[in-house]
Amino acid sequence: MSSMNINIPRLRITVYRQVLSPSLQICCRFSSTTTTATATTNTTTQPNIKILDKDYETDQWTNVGPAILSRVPRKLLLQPSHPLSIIKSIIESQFSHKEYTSYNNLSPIVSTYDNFDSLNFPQNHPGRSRTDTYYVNKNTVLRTHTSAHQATAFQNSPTPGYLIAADVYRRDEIDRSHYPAFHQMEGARTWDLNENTDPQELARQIDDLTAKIPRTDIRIVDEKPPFHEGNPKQAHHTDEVCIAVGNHMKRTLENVVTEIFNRASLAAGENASKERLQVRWIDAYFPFTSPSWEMEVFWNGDWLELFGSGVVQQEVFDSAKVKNKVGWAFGLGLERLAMVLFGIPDIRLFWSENPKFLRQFEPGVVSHFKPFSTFEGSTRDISFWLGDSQLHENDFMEIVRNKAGDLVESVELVDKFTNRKTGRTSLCFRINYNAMDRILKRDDVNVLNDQIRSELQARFGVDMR
Ligand code: FA5
Ligand code: MG
Repeated sequence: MSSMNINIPRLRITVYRQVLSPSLQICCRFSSTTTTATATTNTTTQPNIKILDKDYETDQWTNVGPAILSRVPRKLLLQPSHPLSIIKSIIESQFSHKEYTSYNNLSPIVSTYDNFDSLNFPQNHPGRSRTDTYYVNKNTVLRTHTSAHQATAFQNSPTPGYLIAADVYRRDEIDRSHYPAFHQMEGARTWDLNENTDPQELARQIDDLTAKIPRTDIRIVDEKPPFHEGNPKQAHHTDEVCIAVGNHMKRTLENVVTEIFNRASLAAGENASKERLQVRWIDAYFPFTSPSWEMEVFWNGDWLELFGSGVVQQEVFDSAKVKNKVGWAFGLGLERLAMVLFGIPDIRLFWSENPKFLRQFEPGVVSHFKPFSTFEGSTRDISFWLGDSQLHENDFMEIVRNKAGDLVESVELVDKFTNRKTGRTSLCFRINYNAMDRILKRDDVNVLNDQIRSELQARFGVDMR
């Protein structure tokens, strides 16, 4: 569970998630566990929904609700003094404009083809499931990752590289480091590889470029061979080319990470960690890269997953109709990085419109966040027997989100058991209500909690205990 080794205060890891829904785990999103992506009930009764001034037909697959749709027009990355935008700009500044084209305003509504098929996702991949992904309709989703734009960017970018920063959406659990809307940044670099290319000469050219990248003074652990049976190179790549591309990517990204963490250390001043920055490369799996790696950073005593990356799969170039290329790509989560670098303790804060939050930051500067609220939250348990309808943990999360939005800090499944005599299953969810900038009145919490209970009964026919 490398993605969970993240240094965030009070991060809760619910063991129940593994029992209930393995596809929920971030690190399993692109694993080969299979599921069947089937539609159940349409959660909207409207024939059309308007998103960013465009009408979309709804159908049996539609599962976008008001809570998530209210996030779409916010465009946090286009606000220069927002912490997410600050991190994005620092990363961008590490790449030359001559070699990398930046895309910052691509629509979040994409086809299932772009989000999955163009990236070589098998039909039965869990990421396609309606419990994990927000469907506008059967063929249209809110992008679940910036990789949805890979094929288009490979096709259209006027430069050999590109960078994409964007809001992405996943039906995920709720806690301090997970939010159903978050932001990613993605980058790639390619070289021509056609029938006239001498692979040895190409590898030499790439190695020459790699040699020009400044060496960092960070401690880097990279123990596995550049490719091996468990993390193979693609059959049509020579060893030299695969190794050269991987090295160019690793040196480029190590350098970017060093720059970002150096700036954070400067910002932290006396409080900066005295330990030398350490990063490690570990093997990973994505349907759209091979070999694949993740980079983790050791920061304040914990390993933090920064990004996924790898050598671009030929199928993606085929989708892009650019057949004679070889290259690398990476994609990182901006919130996780910003939480660590700015010391922001709760992922909901990024969406805050409170000036006490927004006024703390300025473009280009990684400053330390000063908390403005320490209000105690209050918890409510909701226990019920399941009825005949299937209830995925993310369905419960979605009801909570639609009724209570950001007044909920976390939701945890605290109990699950099946009565041996009746065969019925009981679930108990604990909801932690906590507004970030005021004390919630007990009556207000009760009203919200009652609304959640009623919706649960109406939609899933559960029996309250
Ligand atoms: C991806 O999304 C791949 N598209 C990355 C990639 C791009 C690989 C290009 C290879 C080539 P993953 O699901 O691991 O991978 O997500 C990337 C990052 O997004 C994670 O490391 C994590 O930092 C962040 N992330 C994932 N889910 C959430 C969430 N619910 N809230 C906040 N951040 C999240
Ligand atoms: Mg991951």
